[in-house]
Amino acid sequence: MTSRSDVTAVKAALKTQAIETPSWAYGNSGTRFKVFAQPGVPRSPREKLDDAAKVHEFTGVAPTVALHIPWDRVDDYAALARYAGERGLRLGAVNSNTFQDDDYRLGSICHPDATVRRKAVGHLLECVDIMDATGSRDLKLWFADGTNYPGQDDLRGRQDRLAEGLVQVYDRLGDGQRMLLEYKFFEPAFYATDVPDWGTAYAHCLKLGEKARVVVDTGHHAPGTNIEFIVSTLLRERKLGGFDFNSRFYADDDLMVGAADPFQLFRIMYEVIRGGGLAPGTAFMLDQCHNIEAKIPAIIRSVMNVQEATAKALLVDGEALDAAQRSGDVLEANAVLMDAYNTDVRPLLGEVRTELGLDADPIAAYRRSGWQERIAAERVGGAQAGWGA
Ligand code: PSV
Ligand code: MN
Repeated sequence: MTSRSDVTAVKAALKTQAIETPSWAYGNSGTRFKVFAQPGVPRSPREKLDDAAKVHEFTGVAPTVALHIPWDRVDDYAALARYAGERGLRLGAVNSNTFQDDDYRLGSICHPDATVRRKAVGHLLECVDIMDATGSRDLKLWFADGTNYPGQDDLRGRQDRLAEGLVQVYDRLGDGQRMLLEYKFFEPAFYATDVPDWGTAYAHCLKLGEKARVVVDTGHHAPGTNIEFIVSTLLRERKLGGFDFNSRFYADDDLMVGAADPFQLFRIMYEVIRGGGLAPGTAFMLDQCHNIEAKIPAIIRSVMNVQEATAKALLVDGEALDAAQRSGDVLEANAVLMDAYNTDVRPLLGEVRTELGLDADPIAAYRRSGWQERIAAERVGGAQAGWGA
């Protein structure tokens, strides 16, 4: 049974949670078979921010936007940050890109050729320069590096090169800046990926120091992986930097978070709360692509899904759970957790939004706003932004 004071605390926590949306989710995307264009898609980083401002306007909890360089390259990053500020936003994590240049065919900072490694490190250092201008806290690193065939390169040597490159970037980080290292078990490398799992990412981050942390992209695991265990362990070691949230059915599907497996998202959020991870040190980022669905409402839906999982996790009766666990009452312990999961938190979140002066139903409010019709009419001509464009 949740008391009134508990509900007040749950609401307060929900009001302060911040979910970061990715600039690339506002652009066109697809599969290797087809990228479908949608009317009204942004043609510039500024237009992506205009759309992100709508997500924040209707949800109240999406105040930052992650950039991806070079997809969001502009001449003046401080001006872009000011533009964001004028719309009630801040620029969030800077995502590096060491995977879309012909030079990176055999890898980037793990490449056997020192010239290519220098180029990759140069790009990462440029990303830190951009963070200085935007005021971003986090540099997000994901390496497509790896090999497709046994014997193709020296697995151990590649780890040495990775460590050397990371140190150079780490040493460039300023006060208050962090480096978040993302792992992914396969793709685009199929035989051996250089940062395939949280253990490898953790080992590198541990050696680097306090400012290096692991980021958990929920889509980057094999089916059946217990992601909440990874989250719990990283939080225990003070090495969880944040999340790239999305859903997967088969591979790295980048679908709306909470769509494929809302129960998994709840279990993750429960471990986050249990480990004190609702604090600002954890970046709750989305990393999604909306191939066939309307983008802005899909991002709003994703933000709401994270909120719903968080609300349910906050409602877990910790005392009852503890008592059941201590007494070895397996069924009761499971029931306590499931009670929270099975609670319909939509009315509670509606109240949270109303108390914030927002519409209780962000998707309906967005649809009524006319923004979709306006951008479809105004954003004609020019090149639409797209994943990889
Ligand atoms: C790679 O699959 C990834 O998850 C990384 O976070 C990239 O930065 C992002 O997708 C966008 O491609
Ligand atoms: Mn990611």
